[in-house]
Amino acid sequence: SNATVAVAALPTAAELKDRIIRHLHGTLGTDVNKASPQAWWRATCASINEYVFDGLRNTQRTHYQQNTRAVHYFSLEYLMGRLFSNNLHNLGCYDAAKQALAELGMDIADLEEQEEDMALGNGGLGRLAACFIDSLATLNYPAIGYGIHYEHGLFKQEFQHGFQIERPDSWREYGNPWEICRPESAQEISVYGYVETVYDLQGKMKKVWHPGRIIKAVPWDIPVVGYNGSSVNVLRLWESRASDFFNWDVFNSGGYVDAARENIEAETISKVLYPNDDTDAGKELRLIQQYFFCSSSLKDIIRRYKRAHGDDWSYFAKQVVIQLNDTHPAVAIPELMRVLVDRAEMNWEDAWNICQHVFAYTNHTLLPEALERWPVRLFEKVLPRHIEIIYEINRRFLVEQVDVRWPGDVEKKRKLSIIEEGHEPMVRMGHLSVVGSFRVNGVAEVHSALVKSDLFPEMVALWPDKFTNITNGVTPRRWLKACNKRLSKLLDNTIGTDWPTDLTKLSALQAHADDPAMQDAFMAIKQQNKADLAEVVKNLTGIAIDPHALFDVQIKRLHEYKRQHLNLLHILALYRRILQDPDYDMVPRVFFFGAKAAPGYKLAKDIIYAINKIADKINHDKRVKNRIKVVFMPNYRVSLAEKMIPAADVSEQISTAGKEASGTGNMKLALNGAITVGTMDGANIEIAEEVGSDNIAIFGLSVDEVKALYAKGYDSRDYYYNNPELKAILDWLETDYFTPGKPGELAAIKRSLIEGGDHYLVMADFASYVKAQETIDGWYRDKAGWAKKAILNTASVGKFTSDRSIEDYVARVWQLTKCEVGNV
Ligand code: 26W
Repeated sequence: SNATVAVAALPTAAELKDRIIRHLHGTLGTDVNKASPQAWWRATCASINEYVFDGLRNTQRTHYQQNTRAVHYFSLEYLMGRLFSNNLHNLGCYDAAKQALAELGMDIADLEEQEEDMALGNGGLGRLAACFIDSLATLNYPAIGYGIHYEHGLFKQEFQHGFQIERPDSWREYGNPWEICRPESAQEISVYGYVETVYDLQGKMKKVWHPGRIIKAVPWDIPVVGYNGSSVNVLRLWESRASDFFNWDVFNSGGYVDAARENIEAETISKVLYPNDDTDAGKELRLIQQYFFCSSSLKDIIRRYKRAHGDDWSYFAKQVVIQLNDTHPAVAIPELMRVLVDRAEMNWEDAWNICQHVFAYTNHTLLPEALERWPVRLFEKVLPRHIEIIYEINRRFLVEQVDVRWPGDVEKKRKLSIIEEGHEPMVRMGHLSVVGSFRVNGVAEVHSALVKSDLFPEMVALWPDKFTNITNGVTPRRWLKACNKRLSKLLDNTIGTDWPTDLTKLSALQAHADDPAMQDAFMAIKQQNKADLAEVVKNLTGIAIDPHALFDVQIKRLHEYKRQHLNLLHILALYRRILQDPDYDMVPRVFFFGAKAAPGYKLAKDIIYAINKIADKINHDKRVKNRIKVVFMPNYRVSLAEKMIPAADVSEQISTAGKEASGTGNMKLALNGAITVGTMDGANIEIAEEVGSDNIAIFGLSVDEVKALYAKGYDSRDYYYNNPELKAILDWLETDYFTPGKPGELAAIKRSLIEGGDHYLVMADFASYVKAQETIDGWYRDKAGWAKKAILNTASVGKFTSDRSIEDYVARVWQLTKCEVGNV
């Protein structure tokens, strides 16, 4: 046995074969002759789990025995995707499993398709959480991911006549092989009710919360396997249930129907993931979800802490650090105060001192509509004790910090108050998070600078050292090793096998960028990946595409600031040029889109509809002669990303400067050798710095230029009247050219850009974008030149591994020590 890894011995193909058959018989109740692919997949998962659970036990025992300090990652979202291939790769036995299954007559790739994506998140923020827990386990840091066990993850997307239709996602309808229910660790969670002020025998005032409802929280654990079987950490997800003890009297007093209704209401809490990643829903159920999650997780942490330290709280902040993934779990701050002050009877100052050493907050967005604010009256109803605590946190902050720094300055108090005054008073969760945390970070250099200068300048004046940057990253295990096996083999053979855990090793590839043999090998792999994707496209959409065309990819949530419609306007410009000049010379290109729109986001859905209608027209227009194809991939998700990213030639990262906090798709695509067309926004700026200006096509206004343009007064009509091509394209959208017999169906885009004021400066950046695309077209014609750029992209983005992000968090925020896990 290997003393420094949690998973002792890795299975051979022969051992796996035995176990798969054993599970086919003993767990699935079937046999090799009649087993369905689903049963084969489950039997293989059960076999893998024997190794995974060994590692989990070893890791938990080691952490317990060594009483390690741990990070507790609090996130309402985890976009895990599939775990089968990931776990096999991280255990180091993908090839063994592939061989075992082949000998049993099964293709491992078919089994991979049996798994539903675990889509317990919306987009970047949720996927980042998934990459981070992978890196934490790989780097041997003690860590727990806390989240919600949603019954329904992000909706499934279908297109009907070009419209987005949402269908429920039931990822665990038939059970999920990776999760373990832990009823012994269930918690009781309170909501609603009222607060009573009482006085004890010494005359000391106490607040007693009499809850109106109690809900049970049941944890499900998902093992998170580190690369090479290092540590196996857990992702602990809470499911809500009716609390039997609370319903008992209702039930006994003849209220069977009432009790049954209360059960349903309790179970509603973890029913569904909110599909909004752009607007604050402001709904009661969402606040209850957030509190349910925070209260369960804190109770879990405290239970574990007390096992080691009893009622002595003096080590709490030494043992526990909690990372708030955006403000969604910010109610954990008043909840910990409540536990310490009301339950542990600690004085306010000591309790607050603990809080301010435990919490750290990551900001993921500057968009005003995404900054969470809760109506005070909603808080009073759902969490009557917490709103009192928030008032007291705010009172002390305004008196002890703000008024000391800016004596008598009412305007400063108004701006900095955790409570926003007005017709409907609101709790500002961002303010609460900054005040209650010892560190606040943005997710890319430019974004962190804007958090300081635009979002919280006064907080920076009060606490300059609180603010820092930690640029995002992605796990190279999933986003290169597992999803692009061909390129991974080439890398292994060229620069050695250390790169998955030391991604800067990729820079050794730079020396080979001019080597024709390397260029041929690299581009041959890209070509095979493109052929694979063409097959997927054919099966999914029926559209035939030429795998030799340039593959241009924009994959991300649909949002105006991400500007999928800017991409669309460029496509229309090319189409129009072809119609006007039948010999128009361009490199044949396939434009891929993948994007879900929030169900209530009207214009986002209009943009999807427009892309689909225009795709339909162009794809069937003989005059185009296949120079353009447009493919909108339905139901974009992690497992589809894994097929698209290895096949991409061009990566579209075209947000309005200052709006995309970081982006992480940009990193995954560059890592797989795609060349970025992008604005100077988020992490694009840092990617440009790493790959150099010859290997990226930057366009558009910078953050400062955007600010200057807004300041002087932006009028999108200037661009409409001064650019005849742009005008013609927008006017085209009002005709029935793409929607025969139904003029105006695509007019919403033009309206938003003209009458609507074009808040995201699509019109201002259009000409520059078209030029950048012409640059790309020129670059692609030079095969060797393109190959060199592609190789240099892969070679130069080692910085963007999530391992580096995690090491930055450890150094600047968490202060953890690695814990090598032994096995027995
Ligand atoms: C309250 C509704 C809501 C829900 C989710 C508002 C905002 C969000 C998230 C902050 C949206 C999100 O996923 N943000 C993305 O986070 C990524 C990881 O840091 C960044 O790479 C993306 O740029 C950012 O848009």
